[in-house]
Amino acid sequence: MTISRRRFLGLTAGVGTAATGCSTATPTSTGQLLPSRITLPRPFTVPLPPMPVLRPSSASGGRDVFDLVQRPATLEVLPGVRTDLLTYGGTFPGPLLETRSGRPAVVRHRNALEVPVSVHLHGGHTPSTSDGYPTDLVSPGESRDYTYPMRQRAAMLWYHDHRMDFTGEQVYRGLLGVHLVRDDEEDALPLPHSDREVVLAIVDRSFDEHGQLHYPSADAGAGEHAHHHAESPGIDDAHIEGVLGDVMLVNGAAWPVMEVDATRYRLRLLNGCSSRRLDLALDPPPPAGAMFTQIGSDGGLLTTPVAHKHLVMAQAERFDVLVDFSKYPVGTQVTLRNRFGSGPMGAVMRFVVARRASDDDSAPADQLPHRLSEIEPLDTTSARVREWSFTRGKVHGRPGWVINGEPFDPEEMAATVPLGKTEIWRFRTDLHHPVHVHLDPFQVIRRGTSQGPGPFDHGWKDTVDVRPAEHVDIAVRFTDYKGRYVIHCHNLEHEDRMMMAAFATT
Ligand SMILES: [Cu+2]
Repeated sequence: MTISRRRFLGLTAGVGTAATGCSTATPTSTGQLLPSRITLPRPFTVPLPPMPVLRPSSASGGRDVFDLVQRPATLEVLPGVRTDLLTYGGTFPGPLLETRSGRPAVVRHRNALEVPVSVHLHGGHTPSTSDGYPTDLVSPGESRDYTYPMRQRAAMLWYHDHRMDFTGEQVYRGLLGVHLVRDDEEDALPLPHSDREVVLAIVDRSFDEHGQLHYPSADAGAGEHAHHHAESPGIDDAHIEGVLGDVMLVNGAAWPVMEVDATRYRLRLLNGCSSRRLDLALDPPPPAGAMFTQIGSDGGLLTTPVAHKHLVMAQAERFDVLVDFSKYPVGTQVTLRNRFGSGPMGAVMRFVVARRASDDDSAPADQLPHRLSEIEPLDTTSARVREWSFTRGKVHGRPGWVINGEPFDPEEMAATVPLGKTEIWRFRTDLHHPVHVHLDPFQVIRRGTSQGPGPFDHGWKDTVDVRPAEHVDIAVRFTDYKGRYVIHCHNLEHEDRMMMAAFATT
């Protein structure tokens, strides 16, 4: 076996991690592999499940109201195996919500779980009171209306739990879903739609010998069953690097397979993993043309399409890409690979080019309008610079993760930022830390020593993949809502071990 140069460089990063006294399972993610203790299914045998869609229960008064009950459910995630989950509405992942830009939406969450919850709409431009502050909890038996003005452009958002100290475990056990915002600008583009627009929510998980999700919570034993909740905060000390599963799930199915027509598709990709970074590529690559044509990122459409030979996705990032299956002969099996993974984790799912397409009203990637959308470049000429340093650190005497040397204190504002003023925020890291900022998207200005953003930093972002010992500068401008928000690492085990900071907008 040969070690490629890329892999070798990655291993070097892993050695750096080991030198600090903790282990890392892969050089491309910070985390430890949790082996499953159950026989795993053969890949590419289960069809990609259709994403359940939640319709508004009311659409009067100029707003859409959605009702969602958070409740335990026992579902067949692996064929023939029953797994206890915490769910939004009884499905895993939760149902797809679709709303319109400019039209307010209310999501009425009823908590029928035995644990407190807090719902964050990731990528939402949301007033503080509905943003899912980690200590703003909805207790068991309670309901809460989360109000989203939707004063934002079309984009792929996702919603997930954000409970203080327990986000990693509660998301792992099922509390995540996708929320698409639509607008007229996007509707006017000749993009693949209907059955040819496919949401792919990718997560990694591990299963114990009983088929339950295996999550090493600090409260030993309590975490093995979804209904029995842990009392001690967060992940156990042995897994603070993060949790890497050994089963790849797409829309809740393990290594699924999807039949496609030999034509263009729009894939809306989410890396919903807690700790695992992905490097996606099609195998075989298309004989001609781009592998992926990126048209959007976290915060919606790019200005112009970008061709990629692969896609590096940190946790919580979204990519909106076109894939042209007409380049493949009918009958071709096209595997979506994860080049950061090995063995079974080197694959995500498979497409089978099943038939010629009889109809397609979408434009080929090279005939899309050159301007997909407009993005106003944020002007940083007189911007204040704020540094945020993401490192290992002591949290109340225990090992954990800190920002600027401090563990998260929900009552302590680490920054006060005036609305409407563009700032430069500089993120520095020791290891891999995907950094997420609430309230407004940002623009990556430069990455490391390069003079510009990296190849996967296009457009409006709300999460940026900051790699070991790197610094990334972003331009950010908060608008509309005064209140308290958070910035945090989206490795959820790091977040629960206090790699989060509060800021106030004024
Ligand atoms: Cu981190």
